[in-house]
Amino acid sequence: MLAEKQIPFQAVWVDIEQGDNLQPSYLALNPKAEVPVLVHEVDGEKRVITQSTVICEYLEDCFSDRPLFPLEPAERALARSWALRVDMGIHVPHTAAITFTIGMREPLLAMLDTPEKKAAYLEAIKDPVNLEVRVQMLEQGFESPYFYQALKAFDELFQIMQAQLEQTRWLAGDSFSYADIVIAPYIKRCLLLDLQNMLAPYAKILPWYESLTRRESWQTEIAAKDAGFVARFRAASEGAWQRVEPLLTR
Ligand SMILES: N[C@@H](CCC(=O)N[C@@H](CS)C(=O)NCC(=O)O)C(=O)O
Repeated sequence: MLAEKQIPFQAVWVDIEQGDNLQPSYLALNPKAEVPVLVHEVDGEKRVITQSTVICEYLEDCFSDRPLFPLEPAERALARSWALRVDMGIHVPHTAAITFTIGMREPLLAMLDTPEKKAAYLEAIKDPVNLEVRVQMLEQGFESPYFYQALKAFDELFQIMQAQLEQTRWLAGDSFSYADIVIAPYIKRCLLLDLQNMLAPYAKILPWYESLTRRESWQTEIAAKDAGFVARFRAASEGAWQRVEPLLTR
């Protein structure tokens, strides 16, 4: 969103796996210990904004040239409804469930090798839904009901995306918008977690995603900077599809 709007910014990497989000300086910005946080300095005053979709709305309000919310009311409502899907389940619990189960469970189990370490790790998770997902993921992995529900929720998201993309070039009309920005990370995550076969019935999604990833904003701010993250997730999720496919067909 920042790059699309050509707003200069300084990115600070908060490494959740290293517990950067639990440091007092970070908790002072976001007591929920979640990323991201936007700190916007205006006339010496530091405004702290949390929640990804709220951050995007704030940026749109503050930097209204190069608008990313559609101007036409029905398309604007549609863009907001895509964001609402993210906030009402796609991010937590569903993306949390697939990410931790496929991409992070094995290293976490190795790291949390005593009951004390496990208890300390779980105690630091502030959000009750996130905590429940994490407990189930550690205990049951691919067999966790959260994991299965996440697969179903993603399939439903893909159906709705396909239906929209059969009507319009982008998710909230024929112009690229906030709607595409809020949904793209979830397609990226599915591809990273070896779930690309789930997209096979939905012919419009990958071409949409590929157009999006060719944008300069994506190339400079995401593709050029996340090679380590991508490599790590790809390695952790190798072969995940063999565990997922039987769940989808049962
Ligand atoms: N609704 C929040 C959700 C943020 C969230 O869940 N962030 C995750 C990373 S993507 C996080 O910080 N998790 C903390 C943890 O796993 O300890 C938002 O949109 O900003």
